[in-house]
Amino acid sequence: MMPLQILQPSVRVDLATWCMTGSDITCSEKRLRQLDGVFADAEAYRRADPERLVYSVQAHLPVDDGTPGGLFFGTTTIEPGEVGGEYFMTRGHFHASLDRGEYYWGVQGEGMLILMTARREVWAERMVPGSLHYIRGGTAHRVANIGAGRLIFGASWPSDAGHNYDEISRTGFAARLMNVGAIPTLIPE
Ligand code: M6P
Ligand code: ZN
Repeated sequence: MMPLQILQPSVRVDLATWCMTGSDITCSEKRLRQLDGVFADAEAYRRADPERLVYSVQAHLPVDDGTPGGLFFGTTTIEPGEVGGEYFMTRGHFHASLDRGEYYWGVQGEGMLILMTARREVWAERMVPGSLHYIRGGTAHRVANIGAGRLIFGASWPSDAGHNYDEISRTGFAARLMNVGAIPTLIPE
């Protein structure tokens, strides 16, 4: 009988950084100039270096975006920093297919996962190495780096979830995470 094929892994994850190498991996960066309107203090945003890196995302996309039944896997690294007392953070989004959920988990550094329902109820969960966060469908999600070093977190979401950034860019989150005397504080808008 012919032996069946045994393949080497097509993707590897560095378990210290969750950095991926291999096939079907995309990388993107967000610098301050690409985050206009995200931070509350427009004056502080204008004064900051537009080329400053805020976060980068690596994603393993083994199927086309929009494919029903598949999964995507990502690693996000948020640099330490603030704009006008507001921590560096991801843009945040609802899923375009609103009911799709997602897992986030903390890998390195200290963060805060900010969540908001469609009824604009907001809360936050502390993200630390090893923390696991199940984001229910219908819930917008954004992560802020509240530490002095880099924050790295992992994510996995359905390949037909999509990203709806419009809602957040029009109406924002109903609360902002601010550094108030070195204490991360969720302040209603
Ligand atoms: C995670 C996933 C990605 C998302 C990224 C950055 O890795 O949720 O889908 O793109 O975080 O978040 P955002 O796109 O909201 O800036
Ligand atoms: Zn998502």
